[in-house]
Amino acid sequence: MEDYFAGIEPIRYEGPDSRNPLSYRYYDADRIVAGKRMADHFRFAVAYWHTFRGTGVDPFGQQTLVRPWDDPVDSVDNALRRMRVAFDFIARLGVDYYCFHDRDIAPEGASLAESNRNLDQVVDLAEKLQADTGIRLLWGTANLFANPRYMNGAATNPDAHVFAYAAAQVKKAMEVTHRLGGANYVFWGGREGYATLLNTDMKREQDHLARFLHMADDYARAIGFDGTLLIEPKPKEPTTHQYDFDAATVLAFLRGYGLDRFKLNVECNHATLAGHTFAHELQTASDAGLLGSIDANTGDELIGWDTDQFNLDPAVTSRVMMIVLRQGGIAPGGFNFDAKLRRESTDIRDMFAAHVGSIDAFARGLLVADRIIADGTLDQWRRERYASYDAGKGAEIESGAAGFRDLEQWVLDAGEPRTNSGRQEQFENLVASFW
Ligand code: XUL
Ligand code: CO
Repeated sequence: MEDYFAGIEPIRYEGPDSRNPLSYRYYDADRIVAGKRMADHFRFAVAYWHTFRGTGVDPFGQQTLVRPWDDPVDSVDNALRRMRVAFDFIARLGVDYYCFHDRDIAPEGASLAESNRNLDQVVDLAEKLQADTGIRLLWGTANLFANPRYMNGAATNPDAHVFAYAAAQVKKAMEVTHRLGGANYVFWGGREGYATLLNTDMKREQDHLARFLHMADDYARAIGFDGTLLIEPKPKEPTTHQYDFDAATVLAFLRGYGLDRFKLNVECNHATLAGHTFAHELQTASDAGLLGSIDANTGDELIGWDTDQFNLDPAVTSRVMMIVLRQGGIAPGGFNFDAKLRRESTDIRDMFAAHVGSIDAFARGLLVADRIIADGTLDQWRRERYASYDAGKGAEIESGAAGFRDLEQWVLDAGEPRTNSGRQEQFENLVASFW
């Protein structure tokens, strides 16, 4: 195979003082932090769709990212060549995982049968490359949004024939994910939503979506796939109202329809599109015991689209890692870089630089989070705010022993509560002192 990455050495840890832009300054895969290898805290994955299928197309302009291993025809041969290049890239980056949609890795054929045959050929190669390199599949998924047949949705399409097509496609995508030893399977609700209620029976569409997910759960069990099934919330884009709006909406949906096996894959840019912080969405999922995996990226505060940028902000990454450490880790999920190069970043070197920068930002976040938790002051301050529930009437409220009459009597006896500062600036300063 031609060496498309000639001149780019495998990326190594060189420490915070390194001036080599293609080195890790914080990410040291084997370093033990909080009792675990750094690599095992993150289980970083490269997103096939952005890094190997992203072309830089936007609503105003054509392809800018032209790769020497791609030819203009979307052929199986090209898909096989691209897969070899992808494994070479991931290996040089020193990352352990990748993620894909079925249609990222193999071209869609003229029929479902042909699409499945194409997929099988590429999966044969992926299986071999995984064995050769030790690189593993974090998750697979099906693209149920790009083909025009899905323009009115997949599982929520008003046409049962389209629902069936989506089911057949997910069936195959689950089979190949299982065959490749995928640790998880993701459902992002591509076009599961609506633009106007005038033509939409929302209740019926949501019932159909739940039926679809129950079928997927049944099929996963039938083939012995015991990886986690993950729903990825997103509030809008492409539809105006996506049904999986945010973590809280998805949790209510899962509970309402008895979908007990599903967890959440939380993405930063989707959180911010929903008007939440990344930390809010992660904490919501984690508090429910359902934070399964993370799509690591960020948006642009000034634009308001899903710009899928590489996250470089240690203030954000340290918050993320505090939540992940507190819940005891993210495995069998991981951190998938659902992030793309800017369309002006046309060099192959940019592919490496983008991942290196964000991997380092998360590694730095882990080190900061570990220090904050080990120090204990933040936890102590927060616990102190709730100390009134640790004993007396507060404890009776929590245990269910107190009712409105008891509480009225307490207030009649004790009068006004005293003023308690929230001390937000002190909390913020404390966290900043660990950066
Ligand atoms: C879209 C998005 C998807 C999912 C996988 O916004 O995040 O790439 O992660 O379908
Ligand atoms: Co995503």
